[in-house]
Amino acid sequence: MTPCIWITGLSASGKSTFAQALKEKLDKQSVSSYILDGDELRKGLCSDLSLTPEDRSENIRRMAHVAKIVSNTGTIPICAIISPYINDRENARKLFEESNFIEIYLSTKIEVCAARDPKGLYMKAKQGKIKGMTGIDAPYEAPINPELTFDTAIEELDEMVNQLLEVLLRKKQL
Ligand code: GGZ
Repeated sequence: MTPCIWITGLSASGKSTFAQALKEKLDKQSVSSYILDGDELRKGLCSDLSLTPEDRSENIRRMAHVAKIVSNTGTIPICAIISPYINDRENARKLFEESNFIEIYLSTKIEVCAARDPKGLYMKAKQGKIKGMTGIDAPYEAPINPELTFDTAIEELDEMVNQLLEVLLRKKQL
């Protein structure tokens, strides 16, 4: 079983970019990894789910179980998912051995995420065109004790990835 990399943070906090950069580095070291992106899962496996708290929990539960399957094959799952609730993330952690679940909190401020707004979701939320936007009118519970925290507005992508690789090396998981 490989470690599970779990990247949590607001929409546009940089989860997918971080996941991609991490995968590229692991590829270069011939370490097998696979990106599980919340937004992508919602197009297939989770297409029946909405963004209510209950459906988000179910979305996260499914992501965690797929990650466990991927991990059992010897490939590192890299999960990029808002996962706004502490309880859901703790349930995901329970599927893995304690040292095998690496939670990375992207603490990028909502003002920065809203300025990036690649899908125009923050603008729509501000205009009242969509409801339940995480960080606006739906909660985001920040991790209390994540393995790593990065503000993607301040820190260099390469440096963040290197810090994670160091954690994996320290845990003898690379
Ligand atoms: C949050 C939303 C919303 C609302 C649509 N709130 O950043 P994205 O665009 O590319 O990915 C988000 C996706 C939902 O992400 P997750 O499956 O990771 O969420 S959760 O863990 O909460 O289940 C975002 C987009 O859909 N999106 N409406 N209201 N994100």
